[in-house]
Amino acid sequence: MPTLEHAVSEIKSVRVQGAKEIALYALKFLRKVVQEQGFEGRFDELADALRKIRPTAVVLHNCIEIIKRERKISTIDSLIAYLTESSEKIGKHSDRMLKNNITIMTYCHSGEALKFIKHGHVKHEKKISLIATVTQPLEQGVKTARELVQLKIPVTLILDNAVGFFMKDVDAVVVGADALRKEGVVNKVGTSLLAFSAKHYHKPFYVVANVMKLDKRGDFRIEERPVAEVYRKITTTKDFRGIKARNPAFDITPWKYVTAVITDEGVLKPSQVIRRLK
Ligand code: RUB
Repeated sequence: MPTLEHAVSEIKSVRVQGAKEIALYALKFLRKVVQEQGFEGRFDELADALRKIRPTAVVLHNCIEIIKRERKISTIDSLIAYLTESSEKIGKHSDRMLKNNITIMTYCHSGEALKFIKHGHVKHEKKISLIATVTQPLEQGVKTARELVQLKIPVTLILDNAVGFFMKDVDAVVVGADALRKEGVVNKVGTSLLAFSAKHYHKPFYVVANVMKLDKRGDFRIEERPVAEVYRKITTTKDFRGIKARNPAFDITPWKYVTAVITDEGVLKPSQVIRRLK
């Protein structure tokens, strides 16, 4: 079993990334803890430590709340199975939601958004081209591009600030989510700019997310990552003295910019998502 330090470092460093993958990784770790020590051991302490690392993503939080209530290893197993299988259910909607010969723009690396796109390509034989943004500062968009090009999906990698330039050539924007909240869709910082641009060019903006991402937390925090990620490529720390840097990891796209949320329980209109959050 990896140590807690190793698990924390994998998540903190973003080697394990994307809300669902983070939850799956942490749940598998916690399952081993429970298998060895039962729920009377360090489960609560470790679960709380893990969910605090990436506090914005709500899936792990929701799973831990359920496990704390039920305190059964079978609950952990069902949640792992749910998260693993939900993408397949989401993928099925790609037949109806994606037309043939479609150019999709995506952002960052969302396992759920990519599974949806891959499903359309592999299972429904849709001809898809992808525009992927690099996604500064950690460049998860490069991971997205590599993953899809392996399936022979033509991929164009662009800088984040080229989104407005390419939007007119796009048929739809497809992104993932860290949390679905009453204020809007929480996803990698910069997602809202794709949404604003999509609205301007009358392009549909789809969010792909399982329903464990419904976020009813009143207390909500957008994670801020180390500021060194902002300036590491531009200058040395010394040259940066006296300049304030900020590095929020996520932003919120208001619901009026969202066309639909594609979930494992169907394709939902923003108003339906908001209703489920009450
Ligand atoms: C990843 C990101 C993803 C969501 C959804 O950010 O914003 O779009 O987490 O991912 P980071 P998924 O790289 O900082 O974790 O669909 O895999 O749950």
